[in-house]
Parts: sequence; structure tokens; C-alpha cells
Amino acid sequence: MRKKISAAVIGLGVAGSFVLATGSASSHGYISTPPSRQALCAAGTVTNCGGIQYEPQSVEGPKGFPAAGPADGTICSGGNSRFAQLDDPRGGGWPATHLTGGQSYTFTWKLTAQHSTTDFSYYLTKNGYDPTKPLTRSELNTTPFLKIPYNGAQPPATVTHQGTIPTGRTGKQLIVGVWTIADTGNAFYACADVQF
Ligand SMILES: [Cu+2]
Repeated sequence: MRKKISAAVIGLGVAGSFVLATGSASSHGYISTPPSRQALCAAGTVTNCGGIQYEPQSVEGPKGFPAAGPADGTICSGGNSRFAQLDDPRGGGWPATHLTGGQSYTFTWKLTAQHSTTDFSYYLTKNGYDPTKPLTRSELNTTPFLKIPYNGAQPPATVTHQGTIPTGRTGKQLIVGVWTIADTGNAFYACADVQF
């Protein structure tokens, strides 16, 4: 009898920690500045976005970008078909933040859970990027222009990173921000449309 009770208690403990882990995994983060596609949807600036408007923090996909991670054409949704609206170029019509090459810029993420972090990395498209087509790796400079290692530390709920915007771009381009989590197999993806 005593044995049975302790097994039940252990069982409860395992179930309890599973519920906790699931709870934290539903809370994550997204780029708010410059406004990412999911931020524009959540703000109502862009409509017909589907479910992402209610949970802009949920663009979670496999980590390892750019060698691994979401497939070409699904990068902005983190490979989540339920957020496919984020991959839709809308004819190049996504609102874009004006940037100048060489300027200093402060990026902001809003985190709803402060996961143990490997790094935050920021990528930019190359000239020749076609804003009317879903993003592929061949259109990106796959070396990040800004990479901030955290070595497993937990970032604050509002996390900012200052960097220098690369030079040599013209017209509409796309920034891809990737928040790589240290203790899971996942990362969070956010695409922000910009105009040079
Ligand atoms: Cu999370």
C-alpha cells in the first residue's frame, strides 16, 4: 500500500512538471521594433492575418538556421503552416520601416517567456531580393549582420540589441530575426520589412 501511494505521488510530480513545461512553452517572443509582420498583425495595422494576430509571440520553429530551421518559403512563419500568412508577400505590400545603411539601430523583442538563450541573430536580404516572392535563403546574406550570444542566460522581458545597419542595399529588403533557445530544439522567427 505504501509503495502504491509513493508511486502515485511520483506520478503526480511528473504530470505536474509536464503541465508547467507546456505552459511556459506557449509563451515566447517576437520583434516589436522594427515592427515584424506578426507585430503588424497583432496591432491590426495589417489585417487578414489569421491566428497570429492573437499570439504574435508564437512563431516557433526548429533551430539551426540557416543550415537547418524552416524550409525556404516558410522562413517568416517558422515553418508553421497555420501562420502561412506571414510568408505571403502580399504583392510586396507589407508596411516597411525606413532604414539607412550605416545607421545605428536598436532592435526590440517582446518576450512572454524568458527562455534560456543561445543567441539572437539578425539577417538581411541582398540586393536582388524580390519582395513579391516568399523568402528563400538564396535571397539572404546567410551571415548575420548582428549576433548577440547569451550563453544560456535568460534575457529580460523587453530585450534590446543595438547594431549597425549594413550598407549597399536599395529598395525594399527583409530582416529576419532568430531567437535561438538553449534548452529546447527550437528558435523563434520574426521577419521585418524595411525600406532603404
Ligand atoms: Cu516559450
